[in-house]
Amino acid sequence: MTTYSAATAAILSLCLTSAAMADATHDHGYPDRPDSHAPIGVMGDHTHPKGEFMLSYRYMHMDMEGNRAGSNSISIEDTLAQFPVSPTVMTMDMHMFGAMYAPTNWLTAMVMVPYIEKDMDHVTRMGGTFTTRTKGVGDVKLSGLISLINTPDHNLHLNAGISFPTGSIGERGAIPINPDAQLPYPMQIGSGTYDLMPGITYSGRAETLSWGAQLSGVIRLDTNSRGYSLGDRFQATAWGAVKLAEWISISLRVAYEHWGNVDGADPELMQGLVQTARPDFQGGDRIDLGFGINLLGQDGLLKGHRIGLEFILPVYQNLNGIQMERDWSITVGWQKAF
Ligand SMILES: [Cu+2]
Repeated sequence: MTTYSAATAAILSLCLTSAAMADATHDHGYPDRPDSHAPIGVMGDHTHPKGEFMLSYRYMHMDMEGNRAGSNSISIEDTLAQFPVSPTVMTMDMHMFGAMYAPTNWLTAMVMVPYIEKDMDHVTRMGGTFTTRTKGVGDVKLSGLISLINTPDHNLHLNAGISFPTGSIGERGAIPINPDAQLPYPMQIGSGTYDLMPGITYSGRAETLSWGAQLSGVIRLDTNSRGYSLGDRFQATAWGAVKLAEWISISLRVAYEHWGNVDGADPELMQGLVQTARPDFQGGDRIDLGFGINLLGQDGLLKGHRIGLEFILPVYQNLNGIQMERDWSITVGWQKAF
């Protein structure tokens, strides 16, 4: 724990330094615009002025179909040559409830609570099919967004987050050889570990254009109660947006993500049965393109309400071993500051 205390002390001293800077020079009286928030798929992209509170809800849907080895698609037949069971289709739906509050201009606190549903269809060598399903509250995330630069044209902040192991890692289900089997890593709801979520986010704007970038990571701090930890993650993303009118902007975003294999292994999983049970078949790299729309209500009941939509298409995937490939995902969200 001593390294964490040292890190906390370092972050705290950074906060105090930036607090002095931010409070002395800025008070955020900037006009709101649809693209003052990033595309809705980006988390922790903006801060709030002192005393402001924001609620948000996001719905995310992700679709995966077929398998890939490295960057090449691989047929179900080829997958079944290596494992007696192959996944064919997986979907994930997530409802993410969020709240933000700024006790001061240099610090915005953020909490996010996900509710996750996963479905995975499989086919067996014998030609049978079966589906596993899991759902539940995922890992709750608490972040501090620390403003370093806050002007009408440029914003820069640090993201300091912790993910709590509130999501289940003991999800079970019926498979052909066992009516009550521990399900593989991709079907679990949480990581089972405390995770650090550091990041840095920049955004800038001009008359009708805006842009931004974020670097972020997920670092697993321990090993979970089932004897493994999910791989660390690193993400880099950058976006540009055009404000078409006071109430609408459209955006284009590119995102690169790298994530590691599972460390250790859940001893209850049979690694020879299916690719998803292999700890060394979990990591990879992916590049996504995101096409987004942000709406900002102008008058009456809609005033100040934000709706964001982002459709995400992978353009490159390189997966360790054999894994399901991602086809597309969509995020729709609502945000309102008070
Ligand atoms: Cu907010």
